[in-house]
Formats: sequence, structure tokens, C-alpha cells
Amino acid sequence: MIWRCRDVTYDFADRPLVMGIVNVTPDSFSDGGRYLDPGAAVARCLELLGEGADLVDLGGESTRPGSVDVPADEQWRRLEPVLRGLRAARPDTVVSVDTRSPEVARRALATGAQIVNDVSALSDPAMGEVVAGARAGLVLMHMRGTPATMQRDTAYDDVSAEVTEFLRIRIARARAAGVAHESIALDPGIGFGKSTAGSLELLARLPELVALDRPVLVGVSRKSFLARLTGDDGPPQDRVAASLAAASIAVFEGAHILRVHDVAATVRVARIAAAARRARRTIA
Ligand code: HH2
Repeated sequence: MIWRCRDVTYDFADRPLVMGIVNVTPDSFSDGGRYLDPGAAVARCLELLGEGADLVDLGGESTRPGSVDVPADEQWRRLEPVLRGLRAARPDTVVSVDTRSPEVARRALATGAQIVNDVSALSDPAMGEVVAGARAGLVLMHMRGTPATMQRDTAYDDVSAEVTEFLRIRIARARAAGVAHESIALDPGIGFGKSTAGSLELLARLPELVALDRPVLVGVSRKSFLARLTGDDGPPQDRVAASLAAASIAVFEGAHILRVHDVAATVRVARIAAAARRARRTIA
């Protein structure tokens, strides 16, 4: 299995990738307001890389439940100085840009980003052409509706089958726009229009998504379903242990990429879970 992202190719031979999250937003659910200053955002990226992140995911728009769309110009106003600052400080950094906007993606790719993380999975058809034109990596994520509406209806007949079928169709959309099969990664969208039970079921049935034969990215870091399970009512920063437990399960069930806030701990957890997964394969 390989994932081609412009001039970078990942092969996932020995361990999953750890993608460090930096949200350049005033309102993200966990780190909102902390990295709005470009210098602070670049410093956070360097910190996460120092902790062992393989790549960083930069976002200029929160997609937490109930959030409202941020215009492309405003997203880019937030992201541009961070992308440029990071390139100056660490030119070899692999950058993913978390955006649903083809215009933001186009500008980010022109400024050196390698991956577009589109939580709407090409809802705007222009996105496919932008990604294809740059031969960039593409993350297709399942979401029901939009961030503003997605938690209104979280009931599914069969959540895993529906997510897998949705992503199969979006792979075809990406391919039709010219995106190479080897550049596509998939994400079940934990917490995006999912109940707690639905999020757990998606983790437990991750092998169904892995069977589509593309790298699978999982984002459980500090999400609220974890707090509902542990009964903690503290801030998202208190959900680190719960996040690590969920990340470990994701890797054991076949995840290739973990999108996380807490990089140093996740890198270690991912190594153990990946080793256990390999051991199981050896037995089977
Ligand atoms: N989760 C969030 C944002 N982007 N992208 C992918 N591919 N998968 C995810 O699970 C995912 C994502 C939400 O987390 P965060 O970025 O921390 O918060 P916010 O959306 O409030 O900025």
C-alpha cells in the first residue's frame, strides 16, 4: 500500500503515520484561539514535528458540530503566513491543509502543501481538479450533511456499510476528476454526524474500510464521544488517555494515519498497536 502526495510517497511498511493538528482558528473545539498568531502556529508545528509527527494538518476553519462556514479569503488570511513561516523554518515539512474550499486548497498547494484534507469529500466538484492538477494527496472523509447540521440525525441502518459505500462513490468522483488512485486516503469521519455507538462501531468495523485498499486515516483525538464514554466533564485537553486508547484500537484494526493533538504519546501508542497487529497477522 502506498500513498502518493506530490513528491512524497508513504509506504506504511513499519508503522502508521502520525499527523499533528494545528488549527489556526479562534473557535476549534480543542485548540481554538491558541494558534491564531502565525508565530505561535509555526512554533506549534515545529513542536509537533519535534515530538515525532510525520506531517502537520493545518486548518483555517473549525468543523466542530454547529460551526459556521469561514469564507475562503479568511481561511487563507489565517493559513498563508503559517504555511510560509513553516516553509522558511522547515522546508521539508509535509503539510496537509484541512479545507473544503477549492480556492484555499489551490493557494495552499501553490505555497507548497502536499495534501488536501477535505472533510466534505469533494462536495465541491472543483476540488478534485485542484488536487489532480497538483498531483497532491487527498483525504476523503465521510460526513452526513454539514458541520452546522450533522449532529441532528445520527441514526443509520448500518453505519459502517453506509460510510464505506459513500467513500467508494467519492473515490470514483475523485478518479473521474483525474486524482490518481494512489493519492487517495479514506476517513470514516468519527464524530461527524455519528452517535457515540456509531463512532465505536466504525472503529470496531474499520477492516471494512481498510478492505477498499486505500490508506485509512482516523481522527478520534480529544473528541466528545470519548468524554461521553468515560463520564469526564472536563475540557478536551483532559481526554488524552481516552484518545490514546481509541487510537490504539484504530491502529490494531488497520488504520494507517492518525490525526492527533497529542503527538509524542500517540507515536508510542501507535508503535505498540502496530506491533501487536503484525503479531496477530503472523499467527493468522
Ligand atoms: N476532525 C476534525 C477536523 N478535521 N479531518 C479529518 N480527515 N478527520 C477528522 O476526524 C477531522 C478532520 C475535528 O477536529 P479539530 O480539527 O481538532 O477541531 P475543529 O474542527 O473544531 O477545528
